Amino acid sequence: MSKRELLVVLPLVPSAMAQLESQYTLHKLWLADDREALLASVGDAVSGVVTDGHAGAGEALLGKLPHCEVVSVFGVGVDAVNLDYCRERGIRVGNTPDVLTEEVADFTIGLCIATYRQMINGDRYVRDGSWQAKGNMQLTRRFYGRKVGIFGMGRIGQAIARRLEASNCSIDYHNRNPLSDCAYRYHDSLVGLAQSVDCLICSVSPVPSMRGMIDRTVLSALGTDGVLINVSRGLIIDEPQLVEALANGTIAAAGLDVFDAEPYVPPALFEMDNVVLQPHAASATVETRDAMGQLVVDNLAQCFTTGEPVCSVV
Ligand code: 8YV
Repeated sequence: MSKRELLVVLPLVPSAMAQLESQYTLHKLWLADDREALLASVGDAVSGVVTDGHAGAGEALLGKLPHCEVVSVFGVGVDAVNLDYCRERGIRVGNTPDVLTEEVADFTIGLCIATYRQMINGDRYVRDGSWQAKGNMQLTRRFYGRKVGIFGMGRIGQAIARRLEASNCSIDYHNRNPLSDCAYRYHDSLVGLAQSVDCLICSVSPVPSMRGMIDRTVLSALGTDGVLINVSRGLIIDEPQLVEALANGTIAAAGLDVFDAEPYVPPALFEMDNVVLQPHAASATVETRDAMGQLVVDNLAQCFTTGEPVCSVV
């Protein structure tokens, strides 16, 4: 029997690529000089798409794949996949939850501490000789015991909360609806949450309508001692308003792993000492990326045999 054909939007980890190479005929979109020409020539034969949370799969792409049965996403966030269009077409969508939860939670706590304790500035202070030349660095601010707000108390939010408990932090949260079995204090508005806490951590799995939700109003509510941490998606933050808030002291600091138009980062942030920047790396360890890659492969295999990915969003 001839192998099924997949459109692979971008390269995955080698462990997953090797399995895909052996099980399917791959059309590698990122290698195509002329993407439209590739899609026009192989689109009819493609029965599955492999993509990630950033590149996703929109109607423009899927519209050229009339026999596509499944989109397998390397990542938990599916905001870049047009889910309504997939539902209409009966295209299944699989993602990779759970296997990255603890990794992202570890990273988030690291980002909180790096931001409050200015660890990146400290590293620079040692390397550039300032410690020897000027003596000790200025004092930083404490993280443990803070009032922390979690926007998005899903699997990742809860894993972050478990770690925060060990740091004696109080935990409030905002979701669309309160969780039934959750002891943390619920706020029915994001502004209300921001007003009540010192540190606002965003771990929400966003939908496109959340674009720019963290705006001047939310940042003012967080306040002059407030710290914003984002491991969700850049789209939830109004970046120009965040830059303004960091520059004029509306909030104290930010730790950002995600940006609206990655890998573009607003250059104004590069000049700011009160910001820790990361290259969308919360899940980026060898172990977790291998596990995510395996789930991408398993989602495809199970969907082609039973019609249902192992972890399905649609
Ligand atoms: C990945 C992510 O960095 O899971 C997600 O939604 O954003 C990340 O784990 C991304 O999908 C991989 O490129």
